[in-house]
Amino acid sequence: MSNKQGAGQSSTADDSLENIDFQILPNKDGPTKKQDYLFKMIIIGNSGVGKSCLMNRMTTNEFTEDHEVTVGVEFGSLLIKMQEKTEAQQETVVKLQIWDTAGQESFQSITKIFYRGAHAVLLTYSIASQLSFSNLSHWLAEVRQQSEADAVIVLVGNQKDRESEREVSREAGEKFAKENNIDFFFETSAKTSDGVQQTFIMASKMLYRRHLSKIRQAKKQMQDKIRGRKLQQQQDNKDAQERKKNCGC
Ligand SMILES: Nc1nc2c(ncn2[C@@H]2O[C@H](COP(=O)(O)OP(=O)(O)OP(=O)(O)O)[C@@H](O)[C@H]2O)c(=O)[nH]1
Ligand SMILES: [Mg+2]
Repeated sequence: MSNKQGAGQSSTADDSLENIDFQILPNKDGPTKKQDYLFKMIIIGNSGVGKSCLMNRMTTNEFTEDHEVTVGVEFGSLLIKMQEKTEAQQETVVKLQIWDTAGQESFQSITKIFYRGAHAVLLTYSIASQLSFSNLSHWLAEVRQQSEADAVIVLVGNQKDRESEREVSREAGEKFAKENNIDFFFETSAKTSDGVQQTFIMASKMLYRRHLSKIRQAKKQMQDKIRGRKLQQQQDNKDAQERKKNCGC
């Protein structure tokens, strides 16, 4: 993946993520939709860096030129089918529940509550705003306190189409990611779509790998439950037939 900087990742871990095939499924929410595992992802960063635009580009492929300030939190979701290339039979459907949080300072006491239990974090700044980059340490400290200890953290330098207004070099982003033990660094543009899908997919693949044993356990429990239900149903049918036979009606 050309846009990936691989901060903090060895090339082996990197290669192994390439061994996961993925497919984004149509996003029709509903109780019948097959889903093996649910992950919570939060998007954080200063107001105006493009958090909502990133989520909307990924989930609905839309972009708006207006800054519609997020109040509290907005939600989106993605269904992704994952499959290890080496295990053709084993496919897993992962649901990514995306929490797009408000960047404005006035909401921060509320938004902190939403960080709890996050499995993945998109720590976002704008490459055209040094201020949004300078605030990253503050956002990172907040999120590390509240999210899961093994959360996947991705640094996202958005608005990369604004090259002529760039205030933060790509090298500065890479350095920050390395120094802060961040899993990956991407530059993106929600406006042109550049790098957006790669960011969400790479985070999802990392989540999938990090939680593989839990995913398999959850799948097994579900299969056992379904099998148990089927056996019970067969037994009930048998009992009903028996009763009918015995009463002669
Ligand atoms: N040129 C360009 N503009 C963008 C990009 N992403 C977002 N914008 C613009 O930046 C402004 C803010 O985008 P939002 O997505 O609303 O920002 P936000 O981070 O969600 O802001 P809050 O909800 O206030 O925290 C809007 O005017 C968008 O059109 C991008 O990649 N390139
Ligand atoms: Mg927003």
